[in-house]
Amino acid sequence: AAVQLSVALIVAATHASLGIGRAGTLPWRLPTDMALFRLVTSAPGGPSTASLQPAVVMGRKSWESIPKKFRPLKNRVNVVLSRTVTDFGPGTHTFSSLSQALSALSPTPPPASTIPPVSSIYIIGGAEIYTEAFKHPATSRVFLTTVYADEEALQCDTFLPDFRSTGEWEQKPTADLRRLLHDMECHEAVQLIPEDGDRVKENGLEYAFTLWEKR
Ligand code: FOL
Repeated sequence: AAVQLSVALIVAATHASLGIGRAGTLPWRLPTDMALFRLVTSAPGGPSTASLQPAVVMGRKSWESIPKKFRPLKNRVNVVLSRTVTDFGPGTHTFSSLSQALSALSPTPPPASTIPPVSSIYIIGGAEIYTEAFKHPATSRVFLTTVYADEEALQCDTFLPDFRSTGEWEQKPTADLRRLLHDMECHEAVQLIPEDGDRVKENGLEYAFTLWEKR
């Protein structure tokens, strides 16, 4: 791995407290957000990388939270982090730390590598992995779905660290998010994003798609 690929986080979290989970699962069902997640994390990402798949990097608990019929996540290189388990089955690759995984992931892995070449890297959770990823220098972008919910009613028990108030991250305009997805040739995803940052309403919740970049 001569060059480090850029790393993006993708996550849905409540607006006020950055709640992301409850009892080992997502606190909501947001079909349009899930479609955006699937499209963004499966996008080959432009002409030069068109034949390579992206990697999705997740912790063991997040792997277990994905319904069996959807895992491994199709059209993506599934990377599962665990300190103890060494094999999560067909179509998965396991590492015992985030930094080990990120060092192994490359568009041009060494010939002896067991891991396929990847076009890009998405960190898909959960809280422990997101927290470590925010500290990693290769992490440059966050796709954050902001969920405007009654925080009391939702009863989240798992949260993102408060990256928004550190001053290290800047929110980009919705036009930039749409342009980025267009440049990634992720045209279906662009169609899911309302212009002007308008909120989506689904299952009694309102939410908005946002993009953050490291300053
Ligand atoms: N990011 C965002 N924006 N929303 C999320 O819900 C989300 N969830 C996770 C990570 N980042 C996220 C982790 N949890 C599936 C299930 C849970 C999950 C991630 C993915 C899953 O089954 N995905 C399928 C599509 C399922 C469907 O169409 O309903 C996939 O192919 O991606």
